Amino acid sequence: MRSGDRKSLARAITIVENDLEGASEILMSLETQNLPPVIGVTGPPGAGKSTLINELISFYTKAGERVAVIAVDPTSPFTSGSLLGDRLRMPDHFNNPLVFIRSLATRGALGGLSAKAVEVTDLIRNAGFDRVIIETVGVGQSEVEIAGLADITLLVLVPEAGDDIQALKSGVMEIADVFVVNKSDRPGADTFIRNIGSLLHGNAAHAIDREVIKTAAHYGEGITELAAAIERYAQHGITPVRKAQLYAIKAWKIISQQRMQNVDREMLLKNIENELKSGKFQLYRFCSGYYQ
Ligand SMILES: Nc1nc2c(ncn2[C@@H]2O[C@H](COP(=O)(O)OP(=O)(O)OP(=O)(O)O)[C@@H](O)[C@H]2O)c(=O)[nH]1
Ligand SMILES: [Mg+2]
Repeated sequence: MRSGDRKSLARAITIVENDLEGASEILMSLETQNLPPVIGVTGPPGAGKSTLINELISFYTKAGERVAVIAVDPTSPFTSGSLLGDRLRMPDHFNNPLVFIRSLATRGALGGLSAKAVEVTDLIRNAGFDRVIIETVGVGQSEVEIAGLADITLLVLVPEAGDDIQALKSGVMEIADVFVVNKSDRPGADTFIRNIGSLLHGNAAHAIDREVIKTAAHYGEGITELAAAIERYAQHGITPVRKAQLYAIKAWKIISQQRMQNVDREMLLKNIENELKSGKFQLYRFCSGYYQ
């Protein structure tokens, strides 16, 4: 897998996603050094995220770089590894040997990241790629979720989002490391960019000034500038403090997941119903059975 063998990577993903024997050994043996940063691309439906990624893939592969793309598909909860989903999303690059595209199933209709998103992303980072990009649609919580998964989060917006940038949920603005104003061929782009800029001053959570990049992905415009901004953030934005924060978010997810193993709401309901019937249910004694 480390030497770039795709079949090995696919097998490792299957093992880890399904928690098969060996999953934990694979994860424990992953490298910690010299891994490519994960570039997260999020934003509202239709903002042009896939089009932008397509252009970034072209940009990177022209330089001979190997690129992995993880597409989180909220429209279908069962697209894990789906070829159809893969084909539809990045048609230009499906047959390029430098490019690896993988869909991740989501937890449900809201587009939350799949339970094993952190682990699968880490496997892909260990598989010899120069760039790792993950796309997720910004519905509800998922922008915030991608923030923990990506080392660099690009928030893709379009001028139509209105001059009323205040309308954007504040949490969404905060997770952006680089702003991308796409569809800048449409009217209002420059005003929109200025409005974002005026909101960005003095945000202590970010080590460097956050940039706003103007693109028209459909016309291949602004891609070089975007790639340069990504590079600058990778160099100066991922400080030791930031790194620790990102790892803390991931650790929280992994530990919570382990602790909640074999606990689900339906099973809880069933067990509670049974205990209620037999007349011995007591909330705290019941819960204590699940603590260890
Ligand atoms: N006018 C214009 N249209 C664009 C631009 N970039 C993308 N589009 C179009 O916008 C539409 C949506 O683009 P996608 O790349 O699929 O957007 P997305 O954000 O990936 O969409 P979802 O994954 O469904 O959330 C497509 O029809 C694109 O051709 C642009 O710069 N200008
Ligand atoms: Mg898309």
